[in-house]
Amino acid sequence: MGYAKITIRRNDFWNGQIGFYYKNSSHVTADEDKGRPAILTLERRNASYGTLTVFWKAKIQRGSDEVVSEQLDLTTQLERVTDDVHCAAGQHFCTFSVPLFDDAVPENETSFVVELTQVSPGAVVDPTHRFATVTLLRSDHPSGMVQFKAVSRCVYPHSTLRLPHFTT
Ligand SMILES: [Ca+2]
Ligand SMILES: [Ca+2]
Repeated sequence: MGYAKITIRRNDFWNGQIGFYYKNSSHVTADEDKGRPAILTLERRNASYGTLTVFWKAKIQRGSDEVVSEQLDLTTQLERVTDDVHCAAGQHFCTFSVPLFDDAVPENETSFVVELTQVSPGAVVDPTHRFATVTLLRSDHPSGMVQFKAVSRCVYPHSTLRLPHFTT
């Protein structure tokens, strides 16, 4: 009498389905002036038996008038425009950030998308949660800055002194 050992190979995306966590990554904001990066969360569903690597890429939204008019170059705005994220075995939520360069350029609010481009073997990207939109809040006073002229900040301790005439 003998026996046979039969191995059933891993199958059916044994490492799960990955996509942006709908509640907080469908639309997030980043604030250059406050040093706040875009924080994005991935949700892994169905299975999570092994470590998972997810590759992402930031890209311009198609059809965005503002982006076209301002010729936004993401490589000058983001510290990384592509990278990967590692999700440990058993981890159902994975978070990563997209840091911004802190420049001194006045900029209006604009946006870009982050796409999940690829995952390691055994998993699949959920096509309905493949993209997240990130809004870059306005920075560095794009409408200009109003301030007092230096002469108007003078303090006069005696009420008998006359204020100088201001010129524009
Ligand atoms: Ca910027
Ligand atoms: Ca700026």
